[in-house]
Amino acid sequence: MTMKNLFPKMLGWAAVILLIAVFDVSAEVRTSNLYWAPEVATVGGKRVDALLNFIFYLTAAVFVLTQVVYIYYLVKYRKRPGSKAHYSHGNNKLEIIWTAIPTAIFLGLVIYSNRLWSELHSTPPDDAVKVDIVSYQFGWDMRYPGADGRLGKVDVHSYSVDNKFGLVADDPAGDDDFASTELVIPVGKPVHIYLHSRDVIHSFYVPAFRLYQAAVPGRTIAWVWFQTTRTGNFELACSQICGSGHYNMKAPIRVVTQEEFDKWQAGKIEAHAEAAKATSAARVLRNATASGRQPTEQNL
Ligand SMILES: [Cu+2]
Repeated sequence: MTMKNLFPKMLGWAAVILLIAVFDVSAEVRTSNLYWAPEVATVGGKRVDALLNFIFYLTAAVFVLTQVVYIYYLVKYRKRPGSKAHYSHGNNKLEIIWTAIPTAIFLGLVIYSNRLWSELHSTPPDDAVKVDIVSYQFGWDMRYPGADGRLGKVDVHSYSVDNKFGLVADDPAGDDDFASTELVIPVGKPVHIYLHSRDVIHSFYVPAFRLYQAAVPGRTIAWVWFQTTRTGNFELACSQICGSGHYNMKAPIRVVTQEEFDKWQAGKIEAHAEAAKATSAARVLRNATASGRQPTEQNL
């Protein structure tokens, strides 16, 4: 073998080794389900997985079956001395059958997945934990309602350096809202998120929750809610290329027991009250100067 022939071959092997190395390194982050989707952690995610698995195993079975039949006949009717080729015009009955079966399966999948989609996006339960999530270049801000259980109104025009949630000046419901840089959730409880963006399009993406939703500047995305099935630490990652710091746009998610959540929430509410006392304005999350504009955005 000449050097000229050897070079592309070596290049090919180098690429394969590099790929294996890259996947090996990235796989270290996860400890379970390395070659499948991350272990699911929401009620809705389980239903999405069931559909995904059904499609996967169905197509895998069809693939194997057709390949086996194909190879069998390839060998059986191979060219041999004395064998004569036979011309076939096809079979209309067979054509109809193998067109009708996949059509029925596809229609069934469309109807079922459409129904699943609308169920996952149904009205969230009243007792859901409400969280306002504001994405920005390059991070996430969370806002929880205070003791009143109500999130203060926001307006896209109110965003400023001092008012990172865009709270409007004349809604007292926002006075006790507290901020967090991590998303803390009580396990098993429905969580209703209100998704915002301060600058460009970002995307709320939690693989273990099977959740993906774009955050669009100027809009309140209010139809995302989910219910976790187990405690644990997860990562909220932006999945919309949004600029130079996109790779590092993430926030921790902690799914904890109800007691732990209550404790965390009480601590946050207390710290917020202390801060409010210090500013003597009870308006910690927004600047106290009213803009004079009518708020244009909806109630949360
Ligand atoms: Cu982003």
